[in-house]
Amino acid sequence: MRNRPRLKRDGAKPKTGIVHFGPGAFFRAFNAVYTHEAIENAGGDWGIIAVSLRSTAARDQLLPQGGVYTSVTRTQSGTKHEIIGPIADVKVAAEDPFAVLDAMTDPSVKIVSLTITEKGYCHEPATGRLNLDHPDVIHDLAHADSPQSAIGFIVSALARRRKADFPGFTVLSCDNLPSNGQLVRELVLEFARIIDGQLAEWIEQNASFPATMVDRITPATTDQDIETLGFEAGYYDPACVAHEAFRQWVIEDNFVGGRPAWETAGAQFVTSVGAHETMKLRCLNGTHSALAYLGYLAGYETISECVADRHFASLCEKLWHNEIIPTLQQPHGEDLGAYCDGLLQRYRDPTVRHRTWQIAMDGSQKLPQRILGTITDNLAKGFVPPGLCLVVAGWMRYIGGHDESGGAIDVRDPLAGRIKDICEGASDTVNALLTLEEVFPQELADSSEFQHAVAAAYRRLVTLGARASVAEFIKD
Ligand code: CS2
Repeated sequence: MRNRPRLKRDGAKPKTGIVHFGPGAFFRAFNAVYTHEAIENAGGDWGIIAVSLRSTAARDQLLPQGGVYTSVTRTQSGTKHEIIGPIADVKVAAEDPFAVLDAMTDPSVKIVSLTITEKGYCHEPATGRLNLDHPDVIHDLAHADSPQSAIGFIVSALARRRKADFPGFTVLSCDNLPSNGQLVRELVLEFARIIDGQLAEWIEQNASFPATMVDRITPATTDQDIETLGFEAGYYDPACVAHEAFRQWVIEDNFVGGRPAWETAGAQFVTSVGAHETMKLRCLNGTHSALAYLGYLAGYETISECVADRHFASLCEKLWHNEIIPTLQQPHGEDLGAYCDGLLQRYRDPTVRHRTWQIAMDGSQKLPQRILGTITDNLAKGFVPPGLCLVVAGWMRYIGGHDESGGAIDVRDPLAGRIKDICEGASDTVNALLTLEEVFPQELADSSEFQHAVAAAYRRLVTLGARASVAEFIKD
């Protein structure tokens, strides 16, 4: 496939107004596409300097082709290619942190956006506080001028802007975290207060942190995607990204230095994102994680294969109707029942090969906002939700590292080491894992109804297996 000519930018690079951390598949399928269309529709100097903290992959893929790449929309009725232009430069922070800080200090940059995944925030998922034991946080607090973490870069760049008497910028979190704007604001201010209280006050007055709800199912790009695009389009584009057609972006309209006209590309600007965000995290990401753990254990490679098994489709439906929707407020303009029906249609699309293993990654960072908050809300109403407790048990079984035929699972999780130690020494895996205070809030871990429901589900998983456990749950 490398014999094909490489995709190349045709024309000039855009002038930049955004620095974006996390130039992976989701950013390319989502933020950059919205920005591309906003620039086409309404203009503006909103080109993007994309930054990866350590990995050189995005830089090596994108720079040889002038920053452009192909967004490939796959549906059962066909494929659409679009060349996406806003990425003007790609930097690797670990190679040259000062180049990244220089870019972020330039007053032409009005927005610093983030798709760094849950673990990129260096926080404790159960409390939302900065993890002061995180090696990058320890490093950045000691060397605030040459940071390694995204939070460290934001604080350091804002300190430089304050010193230079430049305006602040908008920090736009686009990760699947609850109240992501408020969360990143608290983390930035907590970090800033430790190094300089006056800087923290300046940030409060000069930066903004709008919350966002982001949604587009985007599997990691595979060699097969690159090859297929090569056949279809006749060029080589290792930076391409394939994704579903659906997309939804709900954003709090609170930008200190302006923004692209993303509404011309379909983004919804609202005064509060909360209800949308909780709906999406609990309905979509919650059932995604359910299918990831239980589906992987049952031997399914992708989400569409998994929901083609009617037991797993019913699992989603029962979770939505009995355990998730009753905890939600209906967001303005949405119908929760129709929203969930739409999710099942999206999951069923076989052209989007989303691996259960990919979604299962980093579960310790995902479980609180996807599953545990919903369980807590149910418990508060006196109901112990059996399906969600089965999902927690599924996660515990999965991170034990062995599938149902005894094969090793490649568990990827920032807490993997700690989890392994806990499991190895324990006679009671469930109780041992419930002591992980980074994941389980104290009150939940102490609930005897929750403990019993998870322990019973875990025993069923071990004795019956995941598919039979799901079958038993849906028939109750
Ligand atoms: C998925 C999400 O990998 C995961 O954890 O649940 O990436 C999901 O596909 C997106 O949030 C959809 O918008």
